[in-house]
Amino acid sequence: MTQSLPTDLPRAITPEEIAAYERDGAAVLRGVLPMAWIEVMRAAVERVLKNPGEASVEYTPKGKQGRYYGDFFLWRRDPAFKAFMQASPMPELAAQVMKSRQLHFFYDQLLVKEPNTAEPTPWHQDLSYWPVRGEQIISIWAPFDAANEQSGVVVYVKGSHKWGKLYTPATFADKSGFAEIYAKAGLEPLPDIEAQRHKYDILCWDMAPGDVLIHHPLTLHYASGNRSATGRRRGLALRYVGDDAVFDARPWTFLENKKVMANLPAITLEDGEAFSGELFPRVWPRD
Ligand SMILES: O=C(O)CCC(=O)C(=O)O
Repeated sequence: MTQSLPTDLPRAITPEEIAAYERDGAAVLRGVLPMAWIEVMRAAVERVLKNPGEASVEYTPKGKQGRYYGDFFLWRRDPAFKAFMQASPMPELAAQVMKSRQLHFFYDQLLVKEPNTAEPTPWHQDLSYWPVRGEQIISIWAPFDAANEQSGVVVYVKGSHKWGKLYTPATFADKSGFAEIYAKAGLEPLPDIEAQRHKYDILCWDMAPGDVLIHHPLTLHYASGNRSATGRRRGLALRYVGDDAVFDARPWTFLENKKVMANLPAITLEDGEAFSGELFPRVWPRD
C-alpha cells in the first residue's frame, strides 16, 4: 500500500532554509510531508501504541494521567516505518539540507505525548548519546498532528550547535535504564536552561501537518509535556548520516543500553568507519 505514496519532495528545500539550519542549528520546513504519508504513519503509530516493542519506554509513571511513549528502531519491525524512512520524501530532504551525496539511515525514534501528559522531554543534545562523529548528521522531527508549545512541540536554543560543547546526556525518565550509563561519560553537566529561559534565544514554531523540524545533533532542544486536553502529539524523529559521518566507538552511548540493542544485529563497525550494513542501510541515492 505504501507503493503508491509520493516519493519525491513536494518542493525543493530553499537556500534560505538551508542557511537557517546551518546558522541556527534548527529550522522549520513547511509543506514538505504529503498528507498521504501522514495518514499511513498515523495508522502505523496506532499499531505500535497497541503493541509496544521491547525497547519501548513508558515515560509517564504508572497511575499518572496522559501517556508519554518512546520507542526506537521501529523501521526494523513495522513496514510502514521502513517505507517512511526509505521511500518517503524524507531522505531527499535530508540529502538536500546536508548537501550530502549519500545517506545512511541511523535510526528512528517515536515520541508520543497523549493529551494531558505532564512529562517534558528534558533539554539535551543528541550527539552525546550517539556513537557518531561528523557534521553531516541530521534529525527530522515529523509530527503527525498539529503541534505547538502547549502540546509539546520541540523547541531549540538558537545557535547552540556552535558552542563547541558536548554535554552529559539527560535521562528522559528515572527508570529508563540510561541514567547509569550516561553518568559514566564524564561530560560537562548541562546548564539548567529551563530555569533560565530568559537568557537564551529559543526557537519555537507552530506546526501544521505537513511541516517538519530539522536539527543538528549538537543543538540543545526540549519539549514540554502535552498540556492540551484534546490534541495528541505524535512525533517521529528520523536520523540520517551523510558523507562525512563515521562510527565513533567511544563508550557510554546508547549502544550500551541492553533494552534498545537487544533485538538488533550486532554492530561490527570499527572506530572511524563509514556507516553501512544491515542496521544502517543506504537510503540515498535511491537504487
Ligand atoms: O519529541 C520529543 O519530545 C523530543 C524529540 C527529540 O528529542 C529529538 O527528536 O531528538
